[in-house]
Amino acid sequence: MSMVQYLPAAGAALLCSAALLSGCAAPRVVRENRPVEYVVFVSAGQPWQNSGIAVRQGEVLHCLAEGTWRDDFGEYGPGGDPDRMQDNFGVNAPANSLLLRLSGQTNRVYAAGEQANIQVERSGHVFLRGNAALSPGARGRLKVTLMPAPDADGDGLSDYEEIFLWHTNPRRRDSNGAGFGDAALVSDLRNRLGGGVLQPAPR
Ligand SMILES: [Ca+2]
Ligand SMILES: [Ca+2]
Repeated sequence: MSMVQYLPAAGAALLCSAALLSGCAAPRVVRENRPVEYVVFVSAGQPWQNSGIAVRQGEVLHCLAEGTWRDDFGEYGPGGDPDRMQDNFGVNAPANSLLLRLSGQTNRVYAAGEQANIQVERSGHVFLRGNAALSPGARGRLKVTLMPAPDADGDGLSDYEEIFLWHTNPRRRDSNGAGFGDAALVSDLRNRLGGGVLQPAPR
């Protein structure tokens, strides 16, 4: 596993000296490895399903979903029915879209949909389900690829995507010093690229 040091040891020591009163965290390393891909399947009409995949606070979780599930009223992709928003589990998202939460964080649900980059606020396991409280005749399943990845500077972009996709600085939250973070810098590019989320490696 190759790593790129975030700070030279001497620089880190100086920072630690300056931060003695407020405490000093160990310098974080930039990890340029491609994130490991985990593939799980999420069934329609089921409660929260534990993927068994663990993520750690501070990581970025790249999440991509494909496939369809259906009920007695129609067929839906991971993005659900965009014309029918539903409030379930504390989140407003299209009906029958893919939802995600982390164990121990039952009050924080993410609308994952077809693709999402999620800043992990608390370590735990990834749970998934559809956004439907009651769905008669629900059947089918989605294929979901989960790629938890380190984010050394905490700007919401993983080290890997900063280095190989966006060419921003994985050591600085604001690469060009423009006054806003790198995630905002690339948000326009994401939209123009149709999402711009890290894709699974070709098989
Ligand atoms: Ca980053
Ligand atoms: Ca950055």
